[in-house]
Amino acid sequence: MKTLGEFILEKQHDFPHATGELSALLSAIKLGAKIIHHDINRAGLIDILGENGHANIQGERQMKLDAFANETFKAALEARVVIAGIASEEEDNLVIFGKDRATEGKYVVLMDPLDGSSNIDVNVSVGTIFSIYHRITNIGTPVTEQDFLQPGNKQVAAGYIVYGSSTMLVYTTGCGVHAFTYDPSIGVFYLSHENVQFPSIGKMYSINEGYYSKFPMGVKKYIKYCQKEDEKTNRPYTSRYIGSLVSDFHRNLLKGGIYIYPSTAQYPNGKLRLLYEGNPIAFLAEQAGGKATDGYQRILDIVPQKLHQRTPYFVGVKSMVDDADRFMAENP
Ligand code: P6P
Repeated sequence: MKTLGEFILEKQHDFPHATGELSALLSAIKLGAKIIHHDINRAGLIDILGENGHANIQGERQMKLDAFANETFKAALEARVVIAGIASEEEDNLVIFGKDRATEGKYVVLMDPLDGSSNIDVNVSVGTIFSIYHRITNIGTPVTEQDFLQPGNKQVAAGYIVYGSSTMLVYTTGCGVHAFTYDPSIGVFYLSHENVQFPSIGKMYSINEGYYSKFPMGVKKYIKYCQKEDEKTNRPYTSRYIGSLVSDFHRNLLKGGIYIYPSTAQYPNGKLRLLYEGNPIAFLAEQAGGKATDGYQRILDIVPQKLHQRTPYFVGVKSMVDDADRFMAENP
């Protein structure tokens, strides 16, 4: 029964920068996860459900738990001197920590503090997503947007917490994907899956088919392909869509599947945000032997232009994403 802390220390040499820093980074995430776990389980009882009357930059009405999760992770991350600043789905602009971080803070963290928040009120699992980069501007100066607009292939660590039937923390530092299950009775995350890999073949597809009429032709053709009877290729696939990226991705990672959020009428550039949803999940997917594209190019190679930019998103078992990309290429 290895704890997350023990595992990080054991694998510290996997972290490309320095000893102790990964522990500090992930211990902040771990602390935030424990607090959110605690309050999600009591949300209905301590009246932090429902809307708080504010909206975030996406124009989405913030759920109380969204704002609570954002403040919780912000405080936990600010308490770690190695972190110079953060970007968050719930923050319109960068949050640059105190001036002492200009010299001490070697890392920046981007996060979606509580993804899938529309599920909160109906007791369906939600998640936190995080992405960690080494700052690239000069130490001794405050971090700038340049430190955050790095392509996903520069991430030094990424992961998610899924608050489901159990709370799990899943992360990578580029040396495989490792999953830890939380034991709330003693407040410890235990290693439950080391070196997680996608199954070689998939059998599930996750997409909101309600938007079918507005999907690109390639996506429409791929959906019909998923539904066609063909024993040799394990079809028809099963359709599973929770409406929570972290939960859909987590299930597809363990069971074998593909998640697609393409461009739609409401979201012509896709709904998912590249920096704190697309990139971290893509890093995990590739480390688990899978693939992540925008239908045409590798997600991790996209050079970001804006903090909250969106991207069409295809992620999962490599052969399934290859098939979907082929339909996109054949139906421009
Ligand atoms: P729709 C949650 O808001 C999210 O960003 C993802 O977690 C989820 O997969 C998607 O949006 C759900 O969007 O349009 O299907 O409700």
